[in-house]
Amino acid sequence: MTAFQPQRLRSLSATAVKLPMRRPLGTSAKSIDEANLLLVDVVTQDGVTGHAYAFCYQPSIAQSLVPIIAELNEQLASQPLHPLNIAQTIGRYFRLPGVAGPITMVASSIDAAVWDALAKAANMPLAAYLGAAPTSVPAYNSNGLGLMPPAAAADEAEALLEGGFKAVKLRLGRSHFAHDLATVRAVRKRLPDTARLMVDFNQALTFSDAMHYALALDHEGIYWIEEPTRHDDYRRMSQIAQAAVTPIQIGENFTGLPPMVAALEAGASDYVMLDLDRIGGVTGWQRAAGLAAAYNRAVSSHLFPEVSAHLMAATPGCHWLEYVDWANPILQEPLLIKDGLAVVSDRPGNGLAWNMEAVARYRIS
Ligand code: SMN
Ligand code: MG
Repeated sequence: MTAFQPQRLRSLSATAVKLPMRRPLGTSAKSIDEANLLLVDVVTQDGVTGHAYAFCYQPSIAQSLVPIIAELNEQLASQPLHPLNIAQTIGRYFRLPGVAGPITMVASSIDAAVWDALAKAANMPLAAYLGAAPTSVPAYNSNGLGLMPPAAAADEAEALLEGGFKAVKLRLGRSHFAHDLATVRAVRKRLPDTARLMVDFNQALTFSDAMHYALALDHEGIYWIEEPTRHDDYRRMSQIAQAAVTPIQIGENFTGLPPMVAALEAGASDYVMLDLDRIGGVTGWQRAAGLAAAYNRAVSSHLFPEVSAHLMAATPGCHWLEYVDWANPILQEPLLIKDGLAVVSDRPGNGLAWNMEAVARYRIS
């Protein structure tokens, strides 16, 4: 038998792009009308490529990460393509500044790109490479439905059912709850009874308002209430989760496993959602999915629907995939939605491939 020869990294590079969004999104924190992505590429010494992207919220963040990726290229040159070891190298390299915020996005997207290359080298879709059948997963439409007047929100909610979606998410967190409530009622009235309506406060509320409004929403036909108050106040979040009948959803802000364990231990939420770029890429996701299973929590995804679809297919307790079309302008084959299900691509890897003409058009560094 010949000895195992690992693939080795030849290069790691990144490009920042600013993409137009079809439906701008007003959240209680910030209005988002463009998608600032960092496209991350790895190439192995055998010429296999791996892709991932980070959602960077601001153009300045996407641009600032390009030289950081270049720095890591020097650190990781010719390392074997073992994501767990690469994560250790990156963790050590950034131990002094700390692996948090945008640095976590860098580490996670490198991990996701490396797993893409590994799955491609094995000629398997990522889900299958992780040991799961690449089956379709239920998706909710999370495009648009930001802070807007009730009638406009009802129109947009109806439009978002196109493509067979059976669930949509509405953003809340205005300064007057009466306006939030009026919007919820207008949207709920317009949607079919069978359609699910999630709401997301993006941490806008004080604890006492959050408790009050969560209870008030209990009779409004809402499927989950997301991040009603500060994301890391697990003790108070658990009080809301206990008091409200409507399930509480948190998790997009779990950076690595320790905060997730703390949230699960505190009973901070009924459901959890994982963000590929905060939880630690594919490696972090798999560990987090195991934790969620141990604590008997259903798992949804946050953003990155293309890669998350593979991960959700490989997640026990797979719940809802968050669908956004924000990366579509630069993708060769955008994620397919059929009858409200995200169809996990059967191409080798995670399914991401850049349309290089579009990348050149939207490039900002
Ligand atoms: C969200 C995420 C990213 C940008 C805007 C809004 C929101 C969600 O918290 O869960 O989709
Ligand atoms: Mg959210």
